[in-house]
Amino acid sequence: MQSAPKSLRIQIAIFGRTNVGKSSFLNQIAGQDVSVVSDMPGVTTDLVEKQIELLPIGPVNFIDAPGLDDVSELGEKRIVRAKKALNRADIAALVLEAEVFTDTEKELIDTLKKKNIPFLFVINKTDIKKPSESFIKTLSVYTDIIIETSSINIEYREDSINKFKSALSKLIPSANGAQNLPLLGDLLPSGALVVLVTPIDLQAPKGRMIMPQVQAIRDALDNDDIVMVVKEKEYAAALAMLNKKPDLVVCDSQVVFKTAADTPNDVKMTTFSILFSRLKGDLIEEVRGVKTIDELKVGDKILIAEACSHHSLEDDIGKVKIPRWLRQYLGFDAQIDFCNGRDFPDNLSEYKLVIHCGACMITRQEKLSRMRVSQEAGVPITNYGMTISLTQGYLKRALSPFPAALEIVD
Ligand SMILES: Nc1nc2c(ncn2[C@@H]2O[C@H](COP(=O)(O)OP(=O)(O)OP(=O)(O)O)[C@@H](O)[C@H]2O)c(=O)[nH]1
Ligand SMILES: [Mg+2]
Repeated sequence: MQSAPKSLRIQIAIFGRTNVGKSSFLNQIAGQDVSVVSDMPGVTTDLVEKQIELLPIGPVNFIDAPGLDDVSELGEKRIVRAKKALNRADIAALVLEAEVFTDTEKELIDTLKKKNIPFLFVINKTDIKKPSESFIKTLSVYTDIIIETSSINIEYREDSINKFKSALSKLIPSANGAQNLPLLGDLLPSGALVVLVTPIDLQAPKGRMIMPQVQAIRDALDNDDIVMVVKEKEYAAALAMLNKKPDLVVCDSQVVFKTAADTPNDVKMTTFSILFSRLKGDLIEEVRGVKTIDELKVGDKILIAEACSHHSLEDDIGKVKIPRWLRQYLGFDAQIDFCNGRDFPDNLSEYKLVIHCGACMITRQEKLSRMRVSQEAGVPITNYGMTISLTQGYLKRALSPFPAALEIVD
């Protein structure tokens, strides 16, 4: 669990005005000096992250944000940074001092509500001032999950951690990214046979498997399924060896053509990317998005968004292969922009379509927030796997386990 990837951790962001003790609170919960603390407002100037194991809750990633009311010269930039954390937070801790409730807190609460991010209040510095009953009442209008603490006082630590954990367990069920959604287990009865077709090409990391493959294996095992993993080259031979047909075949999008050709028609088949579309976002919305490819015209602009910032190889899927397959499918050159890592644009108005990667390295909350940006701009969004399946002529085949999605294609 120590090494749970960041994208599988519950993301807890700490917000509040400058100098209220956000970093001190993080340090108190983490039990170490993770974030710099000082009596000067505006000390935290960028997002500071700390991964810890909060048993029995599990692995979490804390994000300590700069103050939201920073009026210094660089304040505006810091506030922009802090707001980035709002796109990633599954849960927010709003730190404040007793008896101080300003427009900054109110605006933050409005945003959290709009984004459906559950939150708690942390009344800090209670060694200096304790909250009055009427102050607690004011806060209770928004949520009754309120912790009182003094972050610089080690005696409070145990108590704060316990109260914080209990607060989290109340908030997690309503957090977007924190539910334990199945990747494929729910598509099958337990004991089913799943075949994973995983090419080992230039892009495959040395000596290991990539996240979607590992997660699929784990999810199938959690569901008491039987998993077979083969490369596309050995796939047909593997099928021939079996004395029953698989219940589900999942392949890398890049070999959808070959896998579909080798898979009997009555066997359900999909791609890792399509499974991730469902896990990390909204499958139906992305099927609607992929359909708009057929409406693209010369001069239309497309954004291809990659969530991780890996160095792109010669035959990079996002940079090279998808543009090539799109060109072949459309019969003309589309105008394509690329974005990488966390630089997803706030303004998408110039685009006709966003094609997003499977989002295996970011959380569901962050992907959903990107989908929200697209929706607000009226720009359809889809993902790599669906685009590839469409351009290769296998979209319906790759959506065969999802009847609701098939209806939309028809
Ligand atoms: N008395 C008292 N002081 C505290 C407490 N928590 C934090 N402080 C002090 O308040 C000051 C600000 O603390 P930080 O943790 O840096 O506050 P912050 O909210 O992270 O501030 P910025 O990063 O600048 O927005 C420091 O001098 C801390 O020592 C507390 O519970 N009681
Ligand atoms: Mg700070």
